[in-house]
Amino acid sequence: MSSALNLEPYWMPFTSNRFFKANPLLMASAKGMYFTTTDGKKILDGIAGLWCCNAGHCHPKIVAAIQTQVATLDYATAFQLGHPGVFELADRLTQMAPGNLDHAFFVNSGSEAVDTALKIAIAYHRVRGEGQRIRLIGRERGYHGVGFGGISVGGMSPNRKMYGALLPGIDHLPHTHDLAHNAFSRGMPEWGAHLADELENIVALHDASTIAAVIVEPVAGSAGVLVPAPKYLQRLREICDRHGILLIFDEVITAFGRTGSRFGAETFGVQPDLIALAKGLTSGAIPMGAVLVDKDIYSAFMTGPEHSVEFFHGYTYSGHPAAVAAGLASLSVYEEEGLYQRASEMAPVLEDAVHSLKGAPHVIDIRNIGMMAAIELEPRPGEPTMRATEMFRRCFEAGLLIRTTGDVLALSPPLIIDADQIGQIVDTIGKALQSIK
Ligand code: PXG
Repeated sequence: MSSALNLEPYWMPFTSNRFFKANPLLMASAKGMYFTTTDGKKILDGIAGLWCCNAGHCHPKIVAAIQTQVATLDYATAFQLGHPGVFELADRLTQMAPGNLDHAFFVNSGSEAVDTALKIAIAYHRVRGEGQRIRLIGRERGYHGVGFGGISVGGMSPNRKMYGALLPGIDHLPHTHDLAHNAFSRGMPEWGAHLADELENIVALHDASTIAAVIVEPVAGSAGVLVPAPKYLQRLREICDRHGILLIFDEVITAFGRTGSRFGAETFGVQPDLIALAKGLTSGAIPMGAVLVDKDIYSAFMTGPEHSVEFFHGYTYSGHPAAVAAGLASLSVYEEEGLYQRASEMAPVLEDAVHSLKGAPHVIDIRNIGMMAAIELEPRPGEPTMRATEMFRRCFEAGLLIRTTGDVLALSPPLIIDADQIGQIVDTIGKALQSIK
């Protein structure tokens, strides 16, 4: 690291600033499956940046597309104006999306995608004359970004407790994770479909006529890869249908190959009304998010005088040309390199590899689906999260980037990973587990 660098002014997000600044880790470059640090160390990327660089780092086609775009058209407002690429990206995304998700609204992050989806849901009911449907139902341990909407429906207490009363009219489903029933499940655990039925109790409490939407991640990512039982999501869908409630899938992590197909909705065979996207949409190369919207929801807004604005929402950088270029190139790379297929082929390799850590010190659960996996450690008595924090540093020193949440180690490698590299990840974690107390 350059000693001239002043680390103090930068307030780092979701970071222990004081610890980091005393022990900095700085990346200089990246290519394919690897980062290189500023002191020249090669680091295998076990988490696709942060669940986003699905095509690997600095993919030449994605890089070239962005470079060409910013040199040709750097910016054009998305309000009452457009550029061809953004229409093409909406067309491609809606072509590949399941069911009738025929419209795409562009934003710049997962948090914005979630807040946009929640706003569409509430406004949809209102434009149809059901303006009393204002409640939003999230799930415990859910992560939906850091906007006020997202933290309100989210279910991670540290992300919520400091921020006042949040949005009114929110309720939460129970989370789907239970070590007593599900520890060491491979793929979907057998137990837990009935947890969806709790939605009926929530509906009974508030009355369906007050509820706009339910939002869940098909697989909770940030909370540490919590995979639902088969039929759990179907049951949520059925209950939503019974009561006229919209179902939103937050696929910021699960889309673009992560669960072994293009969308989590496909993997689980459940059709949502809206999908929130980000991360893999541009393979992490440029910030971008999107909301895919069912055609009937879009149509409900397309009323009133033709010159009227139908939805008072949007961002300066909605559909930014550079992000669009990255998005178009990423979708092409995923298709051309068969990365959705590859993810489903490599998933059993990752599954076998991570489950080989069963019996290693401190390991109390291992879970996986597609190209995402988690290894849960028993918290050190009196020092929760410290084991995982030490594991992060040990792995980094040994040349591997993992993500930790609580005492869970999370893995979500780029979809280009090969079997040797999966072996390297698991070897490194196994050795690090032996080395900590
Ligand atoms: N929804 C989901 C499901 C996410 O995983 C967001 C929304 C928000 O996206 P933005 O682009 O606004 O960050 C996310 C983001 C972790 C971790 O440790 C995961 C995310 C963000 C920060 C940390 O796993 N996911």
